[in-house]
Amino acid sequence: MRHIAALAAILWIGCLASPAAHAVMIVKLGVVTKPGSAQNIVAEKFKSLVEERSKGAFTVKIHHSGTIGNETDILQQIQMNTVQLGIITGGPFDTFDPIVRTINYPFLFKDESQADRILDGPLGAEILKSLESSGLKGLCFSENGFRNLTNNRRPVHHPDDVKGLKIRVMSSAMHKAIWQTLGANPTPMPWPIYSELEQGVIDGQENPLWVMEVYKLYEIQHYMTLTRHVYSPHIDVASLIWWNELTADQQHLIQTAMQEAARYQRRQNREQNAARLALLKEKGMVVDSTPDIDAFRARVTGLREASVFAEPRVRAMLDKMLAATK
Ligand code: EAX
Repeated sequence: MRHIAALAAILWIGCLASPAAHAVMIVKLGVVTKPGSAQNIVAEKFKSLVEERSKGAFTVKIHHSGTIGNETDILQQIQMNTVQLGIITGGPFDTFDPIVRTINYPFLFKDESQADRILDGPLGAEILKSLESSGLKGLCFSENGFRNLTNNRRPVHHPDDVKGLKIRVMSSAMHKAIWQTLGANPTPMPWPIYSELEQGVIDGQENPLWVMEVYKLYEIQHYMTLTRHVYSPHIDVASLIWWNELTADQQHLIQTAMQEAARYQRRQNREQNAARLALLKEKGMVVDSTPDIDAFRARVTGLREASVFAEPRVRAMLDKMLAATK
């Protein structure tokens, strides 16, 4: 007994003497978007939860608005642990781990609650786990939301109307394949893309409603079609190198704070969609709210056989996703 007490005392003194016990851990979190954006809402909520719950042991520095590069650049820095965390749109994960293509598959999720069920369930967990082989610790999913097409050439109601449109897509072979299959002329480009749209280098783009509002795309894009062709999650990730250096308690703190921030942001995003649509119309966008979705869906069904899903484990995951969302 005396032995144990002595040992406990030594450990306790050792703990007090250790500089690490009192040092503030400064953590870099990267998002490409600017304040007010979906990614930033997750980041800010996470920061406040972690700083409060760790009683100042962690300080989270949010690097936003492209100051540390685009989403691909941020992911590379997270792999190297020069940045510890990121809230990154699903699309640019494409080249890091092609399994992420399966959650960006067109017309996969019927609605947000189905997306939540799958992404917060075992299939989502499998996707997050898979990222570890790319040096990324997947924590959870927050959301960009359902993506809609905008363009400056003509109203789009049917996939035939898309023919030849120059559409910017995310840095993703899968997103490129979708728009090629639909007959458009897609160009992958990192975010942001305001000047390319303004100068007419591209005719259109696709994104959730909040993007059209926060980035004022209504100023430079006339037509919008509520295609909701892809549900676009963010993956909230940490550097695996950093993660493995944390204690189990610290990991728990980070994981639960991120999950709470993600839930908070998803709810907030969804609550605002109706008001956003009204605002975009008020700003002059011509909106087709009832495009021929069946025709769009029929055009892309062959995509499951496409080479972007050729890797067997990716194809197996796509089959599981399609079965779970039928
Ligand atoms: O989150 O690149 C994209 O189209 C993303 O959706 C954008 O960063 C906004």
